[in-house]
Amino acid sequence: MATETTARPNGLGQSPEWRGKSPMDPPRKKPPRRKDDRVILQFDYDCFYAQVFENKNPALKKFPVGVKQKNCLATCNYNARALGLKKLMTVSEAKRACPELVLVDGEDLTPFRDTSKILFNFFKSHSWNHKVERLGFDEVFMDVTDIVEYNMFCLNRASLSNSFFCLSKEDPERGFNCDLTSIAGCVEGTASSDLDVESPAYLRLLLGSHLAQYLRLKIEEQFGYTSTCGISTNKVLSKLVGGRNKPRNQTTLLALSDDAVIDFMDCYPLRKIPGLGFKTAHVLGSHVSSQDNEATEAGTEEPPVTAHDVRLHPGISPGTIESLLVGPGAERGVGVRIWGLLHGVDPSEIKEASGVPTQISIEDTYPKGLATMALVLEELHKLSCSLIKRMRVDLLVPDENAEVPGAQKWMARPRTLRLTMRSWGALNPTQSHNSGRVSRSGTLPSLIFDLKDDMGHIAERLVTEALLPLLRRLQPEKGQRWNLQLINICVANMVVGAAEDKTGVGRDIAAMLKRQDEVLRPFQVISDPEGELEEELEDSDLELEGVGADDMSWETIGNVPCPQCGHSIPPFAVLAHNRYHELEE
Ligand code: DGT
Ligand code: MG
Repeated sequence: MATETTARPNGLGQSPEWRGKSPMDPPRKKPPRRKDDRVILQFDYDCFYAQVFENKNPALKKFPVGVKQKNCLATCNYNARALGLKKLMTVSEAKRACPELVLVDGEDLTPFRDTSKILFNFFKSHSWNHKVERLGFDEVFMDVTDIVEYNMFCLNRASLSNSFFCLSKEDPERGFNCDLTSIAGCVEGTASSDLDVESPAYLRLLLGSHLAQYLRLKIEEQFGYTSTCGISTNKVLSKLVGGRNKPRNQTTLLALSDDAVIDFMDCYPLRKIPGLGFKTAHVLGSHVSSQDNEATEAGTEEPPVTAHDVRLHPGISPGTIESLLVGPGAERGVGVRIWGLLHGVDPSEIKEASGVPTQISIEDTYPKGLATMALVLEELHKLSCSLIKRMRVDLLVPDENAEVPGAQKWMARPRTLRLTMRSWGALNPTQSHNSGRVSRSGTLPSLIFDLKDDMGHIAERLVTEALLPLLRRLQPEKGQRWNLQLINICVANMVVGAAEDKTGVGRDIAAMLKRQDEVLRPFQVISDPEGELEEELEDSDLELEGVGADDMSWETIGNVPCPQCGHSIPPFAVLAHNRYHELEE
């Protein structure tokens, strides 16, 4: 979180707007201090989902291709974009605009997730400091400051055009040749022409641009994926500048003074500034435009509010931003952070890829629907078994201090359990739409960490003691019934603690990763190391729409009849079913 509110000395580098305002504006209006000693690369794969299909079937590459999810294009390739198609167009709109469009079904996220992991591992393998962070499936941030600084140290200034970029401190031959007489790829910004390799800020970006180019070419050669990259000194600037030249390109932001950075930021509409969030952009935008509206003629169409508009608005300062955004759950210091972003200042670190997943989730889909309690319980039990198995593979490390040989310990313990479901309104002809994912979370009971207990028994208790109460909170209205298409159970909120030594953890994880695929092959598993599912779940945390069917809540099929309701329950689920009745009372 940004805490940098220090004013720049003597107004050096201040934009003209700041200079004239000092008598009226207290120091809090001054821009935050900018740091430019890092090199951050932001990679974004081009039309990612479409490329996954194209790589599977290269014949597609010469056609306009749209990836369909529901009735929209999740994305389309650049052939399609050249014909006027856009991401998130409806399929019918797209077909009208481009009848020759080849549509592929992108509902199954597995290939995207798998490819994303493979490509992420490539970037990780080139990082020295492990600061490699994945955002969603197709973006990767890398802090390459250490690699760049090492190469600054090794640089032979007498022969820039024949430079060698080292990729390893241990192996001086591992690297690539490059011409350091100019930046690789495109350049944005207003840096003056007298920049040369004697300027450390310039040299860092110069080296960063060549490293980015090397990594982009490698990922294309080895895996067939083209990408776009932004090279700058922090996350927000790298991401924004990376979007300037797409696809299959890269852009370095040569903005080495505060004025140059502010000039770069000023044109961006608030909605486009990463880290601002939809709500914040809305609140700030409305605040600024409602005050300006008084002077605007009625009926005039307003352009989107930009960073420039907010930055120069007389009523806006870190303090006012903070008070505008105050409310339950508001982040402390948000005013300073956002004030910084508006000026292109973003001290946030690239998170280290630790090897500990942020969450583990297991899901299964039921195209024919699950409409009985017995079936839901059976599936919850199966998914719980898979989850426990997965947790043991992903989160257990050898306990070297234990007296018993081969003993294991938890390197991280998730604290939250989340149950997510998706229902389909097909049972009622008037409700044929998909009601979306709904989820409920609770505390994960510690019984799940018991390594002495049998997995089946733990799964049974997990269903009874934790999942049923969550299920209860998702239950449709009385007289209605579900037709569940999907169940996902997920553990999140990891508390790392069992193993302190990072190197040790890394080694343990490597060993675990080797065997986990084998152990888990029979299960449909979604591990979510970067939390990409989180967003999906949060976005769809809606109330489950019940399916109108006034006959009964749960059909009866099955095994042991329940003495209370008469429903047939599989033997392993009797405990859970009883608990369900208890909760009903
Ligand atoms: P690009 O980066 O402009 O060349 O195109 P993409 O397709 O890589 O778009 P990007 O980077 O925004 O997102 C990566 C993938 O994530 C994209 O291929 C499809 C998916 N995606 C992005 N935005 C949405 C969305 O709003 N809804 C859905 N369902 N999927 C999305
Ligand atoms: Mg992309």
